[in-house]
Amino acid sequence: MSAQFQTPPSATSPAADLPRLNRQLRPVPKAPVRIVHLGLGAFHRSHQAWYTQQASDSADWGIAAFTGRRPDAAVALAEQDGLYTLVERADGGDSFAVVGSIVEAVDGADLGRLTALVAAPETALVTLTITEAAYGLGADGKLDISAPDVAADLALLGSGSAQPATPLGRLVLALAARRDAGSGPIAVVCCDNLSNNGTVARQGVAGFAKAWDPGFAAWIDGNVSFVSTSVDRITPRTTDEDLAAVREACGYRDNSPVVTEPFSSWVLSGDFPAGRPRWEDAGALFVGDIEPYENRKLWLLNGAHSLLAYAGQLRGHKTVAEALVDPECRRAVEAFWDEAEANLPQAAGLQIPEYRAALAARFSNARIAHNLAQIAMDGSTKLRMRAVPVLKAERAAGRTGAAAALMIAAWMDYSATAASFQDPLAEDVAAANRLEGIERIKALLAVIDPVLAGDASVVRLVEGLCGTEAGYPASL
Ligand code: CS2
Repeated sequence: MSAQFQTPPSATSPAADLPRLNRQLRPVPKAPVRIVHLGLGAFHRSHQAWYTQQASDSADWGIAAFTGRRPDAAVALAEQDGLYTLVERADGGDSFAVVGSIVEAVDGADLGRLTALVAAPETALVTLTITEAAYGLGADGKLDISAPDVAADLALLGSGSAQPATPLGRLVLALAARRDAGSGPIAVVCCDNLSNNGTVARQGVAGFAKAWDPGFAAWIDGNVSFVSTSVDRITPRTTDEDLAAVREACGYRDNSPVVTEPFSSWVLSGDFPAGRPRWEDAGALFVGDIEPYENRKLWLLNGAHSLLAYAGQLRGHKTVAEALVDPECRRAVEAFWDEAEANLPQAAGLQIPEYRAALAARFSNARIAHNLAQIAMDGSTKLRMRAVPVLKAERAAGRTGAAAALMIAAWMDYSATAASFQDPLAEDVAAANRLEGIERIKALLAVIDPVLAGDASVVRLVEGLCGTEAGYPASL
């Protein structure tokens, strides 16, 4: 894949005189918009936008990307005609490529543009990276219509005032415009780290649509295909040093580069009624049964990430690579991988030993400064996908699930001590942390999984794995 990267021109002039990344550096002709993306962030740009550029029919597939939590991302990108530098950061050095598949970068609040584009017959896909927490599902897997942000959007939709603020509220509004325009079927492609993410997106969208207009919910059933995908490419937040590295190596100023690892993977399952780019040209895999791939990635990669995010920070580490060289953390990760592996199908060509070895190498790439604090965010939602299924499967098999339980215990300790704890359920977590002893453990467990909270032996197991005043951990 790195063969497609260009050798950058060497910098010859002082930084102040450098040109901005501009349309003269466009690597491919500007394509018409056929993909609408929600959640314009670094990951979308290192992953789906990159796959789209590598497709042999990329000239037909432009992306209009709408921001989520960071409207300024659209401003910086729009100033560069949507172009940005993708820095592939390998152990041995960097390579640079200009990506041009995002042809429009738009503030997510611009609902006029969003509805116009989703309603256009040329648009075939809506892709999503809106974060795990944004799907707003309750423990029953259905949209929690009592959650304040969801309830507020439903009230707005019902009142005909078309200004929903949640990503799914906005998507539902835009799909209604497509129905009204008679533009036909479309695919929604979920690219967030959730198991069965197409179904999760369907539940979220259907929940909104039903509560708003039952007739429209039926239209969605018949016309919107929800594609599940497993996405993978480690992409830390861009830093000022990254901007300087691009300036130095490429000889132009780019205010929006993205730094990522050489590895990338995308597994997809579902129907594309209005077509799609030939993402397989860039290595994407289309499969019938996505579950084994999803679980392999969510448990082995993301699970280890969350374990390191909490246990690693409690032991004073800042990045994934730093934490992994701590033998205690490494041991905990290997123990969790053993538990996860025991619950993955052995015969699905998943190549687990190779996958584990490759993961250890990817995590050890010390040139990728992947901050544990960034991974630690939104833990209540993430642990439901990363720790809970493994813990439950281990217990169902008659084993303790101690390594998965340790991830949960470390999250609990972290929630009580972190200087900044960001989570959609932060208030519930804070209330639980005001309790003491076993009551505190039970209440914290209930935030992520009520069934586990009701199991006295799991509660005792987790309690025993929490840190002590003497330091962290009690036992790793
Ligand atoms: C990480 C992921 O922040 C997190 O929760 O585990 O963003 C991870 O880096 C990606 O899924 C890698 O593909």
